[in-house]
Amino acid sequence: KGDMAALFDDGNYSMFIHWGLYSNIANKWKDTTYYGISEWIMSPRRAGISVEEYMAEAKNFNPVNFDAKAIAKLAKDAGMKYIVVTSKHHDGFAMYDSKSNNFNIVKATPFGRDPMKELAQACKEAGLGFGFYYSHNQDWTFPGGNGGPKVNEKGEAVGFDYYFREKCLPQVEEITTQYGDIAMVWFDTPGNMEKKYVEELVQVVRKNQPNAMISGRAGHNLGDYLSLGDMNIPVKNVAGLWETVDVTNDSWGYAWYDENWKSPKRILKSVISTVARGGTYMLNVGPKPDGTVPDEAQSALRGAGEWIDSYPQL
Ligand code: JFZ
Repeated sequence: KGDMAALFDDGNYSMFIHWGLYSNIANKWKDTTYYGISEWIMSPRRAGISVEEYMAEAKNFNPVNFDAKAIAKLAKDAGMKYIVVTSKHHDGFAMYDSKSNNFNIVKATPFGRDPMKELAQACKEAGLGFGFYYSHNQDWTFPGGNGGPKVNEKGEAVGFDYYFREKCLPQVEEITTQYGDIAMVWFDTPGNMEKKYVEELVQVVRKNQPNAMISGRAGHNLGDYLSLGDMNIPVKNVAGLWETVDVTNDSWGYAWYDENWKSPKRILKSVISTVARGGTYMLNVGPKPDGTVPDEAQSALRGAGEWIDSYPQL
């Protein structure tokens, strides 16, 4: 896979960013703190927030201190090669200017900016690759999405096909055409999605971004490489292209109480053992409600980056 593999050849350490409406909720809903990964706060097994209430929450989301250049600089200082950011997580909220669906950061919040445009640009300027995470199967707020409502706005019963045609496919078209060249589309949690749907998404990505990698979690083995389970570093060498994803603390999305920061030493141990076994290590940061990366995550990344800097061959 020529060009695509090249990304992993010299892209063996990267930044994952989980950022969305859930970051603003930060695992505290109506004065109750819920523990676990914060991007799942809406789920019935957690705060159990209704679609209406969750969608209404967008008007309170205003990450005014978001600074794309500062995040790109952080990734550079850390020694990372590219950034993959959540364009839409399971909650269905798009963090970019989506023309096909209004539940997005430009249309539904007072913030009104397209932070993905800013981040794509900042990465380009910094010489970093840029890619999108997109939850293609689970969508908890759009009718027909996995985990979503079972009827549409007109009260008609709808299934997955409805969500796929009305939202998923148009949005994947958008994220692969509105932001210049992208390095990666990181699909996640395919569940029991039918193969024909995954095939169609892969086709769209290939057409619009022939050099982009498609994550192993696209489903039906249609991705370009193997994604191991979260936070899993194998003890033996793994053949082929593979990646492991990890967190700087405990939650992907920001959680107000989560102070379990990894030390620079711990991060380096993971980077080195992954890269030495031929893999790519993608480490997550979760921006706070104001859009900035927590200071502790920044200093951990920079601490590890100083060491990486002294080993330019890594
Ligand atoms: C998924 C998401 O549900 C989660 O919110 C986060 O985005 C994470 C990166 O990906 O969770 C998973 C998916 C797959 C595994 C574990 C957690 N896995 O294969 O072990």
